[in-house]
Amino acid sequence: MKTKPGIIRTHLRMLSFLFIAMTLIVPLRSQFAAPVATTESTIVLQTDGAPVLPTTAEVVSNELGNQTNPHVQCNSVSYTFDDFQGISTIHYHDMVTGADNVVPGNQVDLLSDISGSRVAYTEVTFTGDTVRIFDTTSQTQTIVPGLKRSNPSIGGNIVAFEDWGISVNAPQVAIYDLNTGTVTPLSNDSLVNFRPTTSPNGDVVVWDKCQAFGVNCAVYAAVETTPGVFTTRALTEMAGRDHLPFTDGVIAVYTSDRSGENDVYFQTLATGAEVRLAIPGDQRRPTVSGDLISFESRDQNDYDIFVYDIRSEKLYRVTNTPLVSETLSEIDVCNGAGRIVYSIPGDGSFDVDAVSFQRPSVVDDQIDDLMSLMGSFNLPPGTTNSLISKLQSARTAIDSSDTATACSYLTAFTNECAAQSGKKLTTDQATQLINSANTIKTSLGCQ
Ligand SMILES: [Ca+2]
Ligand SMILES: [Ca+2]
Repeated sequence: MKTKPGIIRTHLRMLSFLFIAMTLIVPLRSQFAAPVATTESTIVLQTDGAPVLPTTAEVVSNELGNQTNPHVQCNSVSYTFDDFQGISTIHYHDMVTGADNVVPGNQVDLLSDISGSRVAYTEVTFTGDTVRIFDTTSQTQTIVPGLKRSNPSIGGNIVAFEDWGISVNAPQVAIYDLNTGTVTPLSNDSLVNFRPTTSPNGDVVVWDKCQAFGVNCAVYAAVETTPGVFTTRALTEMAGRDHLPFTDGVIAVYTSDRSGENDVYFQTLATGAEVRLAIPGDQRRPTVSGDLISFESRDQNDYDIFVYDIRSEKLYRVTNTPLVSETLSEIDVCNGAGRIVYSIPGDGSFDVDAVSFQRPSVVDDQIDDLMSLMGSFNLPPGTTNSLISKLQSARTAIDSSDTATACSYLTAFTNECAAQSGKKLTTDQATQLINSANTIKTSLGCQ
């Protein structure tokens, strides 16, 4: 029978406490804060009056004890379960069947992440923290070699983690490749490198690099350029607190206080173009999936969850829980279905809850915009009517979920624009209409 020494329990409590406290802390302004000039656009948004996103509320676990640090991919959620009796386990939960299972560990397990059938987590041992990966299908464990390694984030075959073995004052970020069994450092300096997040397919890792804990932080990214080879670069300058990054492999999101208060920023990795979401008050914990950015925003005293749609530039309210703050939230969009998991103070202890929702459609807005664009051209009535009727037919097909028919009407629209280019339409008008219609086809997922 396993014993659970008090010293490990204390360590665990401290880690759990630290982890929750770190996310709740009011950010300190850095005395070294300097302007960072990479923001290419600012979008001003208000949480007051934001439309409510229709969602279905789901309970992941509301048992006695603290359920925290949830992570989600499609219908699978992992989280830490501290039973208040000195036992901390990692659970994995199937949101469809409701099946809730425990990762077999030493009962001093915490800080997990989930990808496909695998759950990565931290196991606290006498000799130091270790990172382990449990395969829920084969029920087998993989142990990342080395001690003093913790806080893993898994995507595909790549597990990024914090390596505290070199210096407790200068943790580094490294990855473990489950295919090859090799550990590769992503950082090697005298700075604080921590909180890594891996993209779903393992091709991008982002993390915080700070001059000291919580002081002068930048967001760094390592991008896989050829198989197994990661190239590291700074996404932001090291000033103020640019931190808590997350990536879906295409976009990195993070918060920064460089404008004077915390806002959410996002950056397209391929171009480096950065957008600031200027929202009054404090925002934290941004995550991104399927062009939707989820974050927590403080209204009066408590935090609620909001979603920003990058495609439509619309902001939606997700939760409205006065006096109670959602925390540690994470979004995942899977086959057009979105889910956000979060931890929340329940009846005496933290619980893990979730909401699920349909990804908002942007196609109606795009068709309206295309019709307005066409109206602005003052075309001959016959041309306008012919083109408008194709868009209306496309919209009718979309309303009856007949995407294939909608796509064929949009193709007929672009064909007619091309045929009329230089005739009833100027070549510039034709190009604009074709590009807009092609954007709609992309939104619909036309082949
Ligand atoms: Ca703000
Ligand atoms: Ca609870």
